[in-house]
Amino acid sequence: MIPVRNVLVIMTDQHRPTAGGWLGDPWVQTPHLDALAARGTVFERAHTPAPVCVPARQSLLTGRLPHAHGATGNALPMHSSERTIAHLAQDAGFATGAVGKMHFIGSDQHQGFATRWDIEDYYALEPEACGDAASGMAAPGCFGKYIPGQLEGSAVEGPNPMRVHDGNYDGRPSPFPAERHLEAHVTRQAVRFLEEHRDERWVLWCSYWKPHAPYTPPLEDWERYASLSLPVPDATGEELAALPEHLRRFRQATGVEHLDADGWRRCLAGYYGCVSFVDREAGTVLDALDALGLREDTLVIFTADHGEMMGAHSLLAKSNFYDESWRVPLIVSHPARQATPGRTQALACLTDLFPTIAESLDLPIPENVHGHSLLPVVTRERDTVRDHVFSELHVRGGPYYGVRDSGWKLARYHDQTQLFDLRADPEERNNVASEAPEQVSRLQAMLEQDTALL
Ligand SMILES: [Ca+2]
Repeated sequence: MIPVRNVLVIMTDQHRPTAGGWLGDPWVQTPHLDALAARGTVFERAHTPAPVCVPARQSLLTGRLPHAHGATGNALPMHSSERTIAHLAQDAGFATGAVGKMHFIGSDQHQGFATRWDIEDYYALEPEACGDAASGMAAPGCFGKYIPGQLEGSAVEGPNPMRVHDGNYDGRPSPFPAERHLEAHVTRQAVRFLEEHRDERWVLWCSYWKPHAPYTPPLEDWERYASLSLPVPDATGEELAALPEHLRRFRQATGVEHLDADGWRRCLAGYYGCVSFVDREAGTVLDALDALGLREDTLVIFTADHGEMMGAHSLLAKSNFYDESWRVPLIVSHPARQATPGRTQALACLTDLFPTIAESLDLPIPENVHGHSLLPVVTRERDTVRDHVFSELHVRGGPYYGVRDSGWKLARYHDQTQLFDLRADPEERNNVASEAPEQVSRLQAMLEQDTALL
């Protein structure tokens, strides 16, 4: 096998699995990621092991499911015994860097990354920009420090950063130029890391905040979409009444019911603007890789921690197992091993990235890793490496679980079991749990198999 020399993971936050030119969205412009997709393997069925930030990110870094590594919610740290891909790489002599939104909880803010540049470093550089929720970066004490309870729809005094009309979901242009946004700083730090470590072997995680709310892109990105007749969500009252209680409360917490057609279009324009902005930033990092002559020796992975509903089922954000929340974009570009660029329907999970990276670097994969290396799919040696994917959500009233295989999806909430026939009903509008109990039992067995993993 031919190991790659370096690994670059570019990550976005809350990236709808269709929000890219290469993902089939007819509106959003993403030329740089389209180009990366054209030279890599596009996983069209990649999923997050938890449709919320911290558990997903820690699973990506450890290759392990949230209930096993311990970070099951956004306020919970991993168990101190957990080891990340950065620990593995650092022990093997690699330079390791993490720049951007890590969302590490607890006392270990490095998690094996020798170089770390995170949001508080941005706060120090741009106190004015980060203090304004419209700046493109949430204010300290807002998204920068997670506020327990708000996602639950509980009563919160004063402005609620989760709500449409209190700021974050109301699409509008940022008053600050692109170069003062967190994303531009992350790009500069990533390029600096590449330049400083060009003669070493390295693993770099470059992690952008956007397109996560607030949906306030730089003006030039806002203007691409602000005057378009973007399609407005069309969920019926019947569908809303059929949502699990968790999602009805979540919907209320985000204030979606206040969005009229113009509000939705602003929301979409802001979101798409954020996607185009982060696409441009990712392009700058990839250009630096090319300029340093490192592209052919580098495994490049692009993904996100979870999706964004952006109106599907009349919901915003994530925290559910519908496709728009659970699935993520995933591109794996592996110049040394890849037979030909292409697309795959192979099921994948963010837990698969640890073993994929480890195998690519010729490092040993620890036995307690739950994910499966995706390299056999990238090299076209196999069509798939797993028969199902699993996801968990630990919120009040939960935990809730999702499991899917190539044709069916089961989602379990405290008051409802959802079963979707993904071939006949790809939009997941018809819950057929009562009509196909044999499928419920079959998927439930898969779910129990994964909840038992330690
Ligand atoms: Ca996130």
